[in-house]
Amino acid sequence: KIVSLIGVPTDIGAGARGASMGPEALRVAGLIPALQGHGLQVLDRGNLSGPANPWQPPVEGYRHLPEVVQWNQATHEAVYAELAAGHLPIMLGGDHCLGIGSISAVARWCREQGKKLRVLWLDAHADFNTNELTPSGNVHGMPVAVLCGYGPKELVEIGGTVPAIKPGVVRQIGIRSVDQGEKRFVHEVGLEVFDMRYIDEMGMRHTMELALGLMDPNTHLHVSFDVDFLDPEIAPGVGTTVPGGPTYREAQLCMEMIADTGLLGSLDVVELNPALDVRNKTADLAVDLIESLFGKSTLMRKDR
Ligand code: DIR
Ligand code: MN
Ligand code: MN
Ligand code: MN
Repeated sequence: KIVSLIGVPTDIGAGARGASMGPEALRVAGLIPALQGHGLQVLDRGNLSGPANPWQPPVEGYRHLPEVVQWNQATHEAVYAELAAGHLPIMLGGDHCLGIGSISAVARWCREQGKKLRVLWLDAHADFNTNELTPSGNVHGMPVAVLCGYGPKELVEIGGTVPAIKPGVVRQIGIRSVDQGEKRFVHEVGLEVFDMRYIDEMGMRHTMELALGLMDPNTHLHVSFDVDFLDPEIAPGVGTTVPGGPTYREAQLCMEMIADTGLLGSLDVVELNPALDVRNKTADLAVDLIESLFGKSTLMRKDR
């Protein structure tokens, strides 16, 4: 299998500066040799380029919308090109607004190939705000809503087909911070959310069995991994920490169970913020978890 790394060095959609340094921090943490160590061929496509962060207040409920659109158009094209070449794209973020370009490309490719799509959204946040619901105007709090067709025309139409995905393909895991209006909207559209209370009560194993259920060999599995999914005790290097996230072991199990499906087709690693990290430990942890996502396990399992 050939994996393609696509750096998306932007913090255009975030509320704190610094996620733009995420791609390099992941490379410095050894992502490439880690993937190669699992027998993968790695193509580092370098970083996409796009507009600088103007650091302006929101306009009609969106911060930096024209810049967000430009970054996501570039992301969409880059991801689509890798999928068309038969590669497994890994987006190195960058803030989570890039999920719009990334997942719209994955959805477009799946439609053209007649493949089913499942999106796992690992995050502390639901990212289901609109310009009317958002308390911040930051577009990194909106990508799931945009992908489901709720958002500005320029973003909603990036993949050509509107909506890019149906809410039913998404499974959210680790959620523990949802804004007031966002909460109502999540229920209204019936988004499937395994929040931290669910994980507390049922355990990560049962949660992942459900989140990964009902897939078949024709399913393309996309994982959108917001590093703030993890408990801030182990992952301080993110802009919006929320206490009470998955522990190291819970996160490992989550990644290992995804690997066991053998269906992973694309990945976003987002919101890593080196300006807030401690000696790159959050990047090191992300690389460690990505290794598990690509099949690293302590002992041999099944026929692997
Ligand atoms: C918050 C924070 N819900 C917002 N969202 C974050 O600004 O919309 N998403 N941090 O990752
Ligand atoms: Mn988040
Ligand atoms: Mn997010
Ligand atoms: Mn390692």
